[in-house]
Amino acid sequence: MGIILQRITTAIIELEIDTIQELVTTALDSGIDPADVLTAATDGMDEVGRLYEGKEYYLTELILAGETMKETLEILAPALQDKGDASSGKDHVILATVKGDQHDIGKNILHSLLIPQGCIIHDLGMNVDAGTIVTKVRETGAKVIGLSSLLTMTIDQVRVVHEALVAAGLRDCVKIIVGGAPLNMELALELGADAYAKDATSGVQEIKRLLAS
Ligand code: B1M
Repeated sequence: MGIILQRITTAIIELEIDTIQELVTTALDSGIDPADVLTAATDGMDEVGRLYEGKEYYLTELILAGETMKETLEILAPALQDKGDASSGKDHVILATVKGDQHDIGKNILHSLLIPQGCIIHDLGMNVDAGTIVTKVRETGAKVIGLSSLLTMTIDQVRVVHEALVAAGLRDCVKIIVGGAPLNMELALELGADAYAKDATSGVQEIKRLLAS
């Protein structure tokens, strides 16, 4: 089992866009937990990040790594979704990557994992400004906003969303949860969010908790 997971990590690092789906399919067919496959792929992305920082990889490789991960998720997302329990009814949840940020893979994983929970998901995509989020809250009566931020320079957008909701008189109607590598619980609260999740699985648990509260 360990060998195929290691192979998946390597395939992400080596940007093997043409073989990744076959590898993921083989792993799932052999009974490996989809969550372990996700961890193996994410480990690969972390290494790509390190290679980029070390100037061994450039922007082209980052882009290709993103595409390879998207291929991975095409196969993996349906398998991950089997774990839902549809306990949260039909509440509206808004997802977005904050303004200035073009990283959407973590958000997309969260989206996939939320589908079987029975929420109505409004995924606004990436590079989303606060005004668009406020409009969507007003339109849908969403109870939770999930924000993703992967860049140190974009985390302050969480505060911008929080303040825009306050200005619109909507802040008490909706909870904000944030995730992404530069964030942590302390920062999240400081920026005006209500919750933080380290990964998409705990993001789902936190969103369910917020919807129930
Ligand atoms: Co860029 N990038 N990138 N990148 N990129 C990082 C984030 C970086 C850490 C790489 C590095 O230098 N080591 C670095 C940021 C440094 C920093 O600010 N701290 C960086 C940089 C610098 C850049 C550019 C500035 C590069 C440039 O142009 N010179 C540029 C910025 C563009 C922009 O956003 N304005 C850029 C661009 C890109 C691509 C577009 C090419 C591509 C993204 C493609 C895409 O997303 N569609 C890309 C990629 C692929 C990466 C890395 C290599 C991988 C990101 C990823 O998808 N990881 C990344 C390095 C790294 O993360 N180690 C890097 C896998 C994914 C599953 O993890 O998204 O973290 P992640 O999600 C996790 C958790 O964070 C969490 O759950 C997921 C796991 O379950 N999570 C949530 C995320 N959101 C959540 C929300 C929640 C709950 C949990 O609730 C709401």
